[in-house]
Amino acid sequence: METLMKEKTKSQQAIELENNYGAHNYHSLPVVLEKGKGVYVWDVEGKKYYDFLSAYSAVNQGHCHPKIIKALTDQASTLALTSRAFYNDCLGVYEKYVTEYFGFDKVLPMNTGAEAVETALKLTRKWAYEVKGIDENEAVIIVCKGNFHGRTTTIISFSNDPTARKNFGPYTPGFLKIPYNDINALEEALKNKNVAGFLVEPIQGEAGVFVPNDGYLEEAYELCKAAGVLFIADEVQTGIARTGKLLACDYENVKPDVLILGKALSGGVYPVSAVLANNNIMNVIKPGEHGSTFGGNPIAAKVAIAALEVIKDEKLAENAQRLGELFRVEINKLVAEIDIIKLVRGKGLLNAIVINDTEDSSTAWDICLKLRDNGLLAKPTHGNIIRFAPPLVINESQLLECVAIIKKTFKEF
Ligand code: IF1
Repeated sequence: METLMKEKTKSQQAIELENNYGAHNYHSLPVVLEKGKGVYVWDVEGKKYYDFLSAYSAVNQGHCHPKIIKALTDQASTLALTSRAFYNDCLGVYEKYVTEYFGFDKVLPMNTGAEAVETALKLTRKWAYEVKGIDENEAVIIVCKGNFHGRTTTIISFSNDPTARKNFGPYTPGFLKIPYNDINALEEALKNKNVAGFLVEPIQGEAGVFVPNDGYLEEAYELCKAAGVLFIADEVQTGIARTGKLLACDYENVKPDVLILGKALSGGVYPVSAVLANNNIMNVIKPGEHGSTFGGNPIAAKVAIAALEVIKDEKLAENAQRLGELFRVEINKLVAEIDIIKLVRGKGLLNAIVINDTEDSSTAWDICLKLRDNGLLAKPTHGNIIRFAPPLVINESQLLECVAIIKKTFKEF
């Protein structure tokens, strides 16, 4: 007989600490991790898992990639932070590297995704007044329903997720919400002469990996160009090889006027985000008008170069494309076999399984608990959907092993 007065496990202790001393702004899956390497993470009891969240696509290069960690630790023990009050010997090298890598004239370095989105919004407004000639305070930025761009007061102002918004008002004006993947709605909205920009995720992540119709981004881009409106791509989640191309916009040969990057720009080891644009846009920002204590710091600069080199050196976009294809083929076989899955969708290694149950049921959550027990970590998102996004360094045999875990779990359910 097991004693009833058992010691608390390490996991229970860690969860209790967070629960007692941390704000309750998350509902985490009950698993406490202490180590990561490549596609794997380990919990405090020593159990090993495949990570199928990759910290929401921040860890595209795999956990603790040696080359990125070396860049981090070398620079951390040399010079960590100067602020932008002074120059440092890393930032310019990074700025040249990242602008050439993505094909833009200039970059504005920030830290988190939300900060980069805020930067893009400020840039767009300033461009609208100083270049396009919109009357002061009249600029409108078009956004899409179901968007997720971060957590600041302005960004949640144009969210339509009640959980993200409610009781955080008053809301920032100047945004017009249109349905996603609806080219006619965009065409209509662009008739407003005060429109400065169109902010869009090439695939809506939080909305459940919602992939728009082929041609949507290209048409949207063409409409914006014709209207003299900036096309602003939030590739914080879809960028850096996740969807099988360097950028998800590359699928439709769309070159955004303003490109927003974050997450995997550092391989997930450090908060590094960026806004890229050409001179005609970026040059509207002058000294003192925008910035950040940490943005463009030496560690961030070195880490980001290493993280971007890994993407090319290890051909992670190609790998994501090939294995993503395989993942959907395999999961589609399961869809045909069992009732509990409605469909699988995605691009590259950003995929989601839509559960065949009501939006408010706990089925997706319960399946994620079972997946955890079977050695694979994934997280439900809105509307009974499970996102599957492993590090892009996963290989074919690992992916097939994961498919087997997923099949087994769903069949047990
Ligand atoms: C959380 C979601 C993912 C993003 C896009 C900007 C940001 C994000 C397209 C802001 C951030 C994160 C934030 C994270 C959960 C996660 C998320 F489920 F909430 F929607 F990935 F799908 N643009 N997404 O996806 O970047 O400021 O966080 O660095 O816990 O809020 P950030």
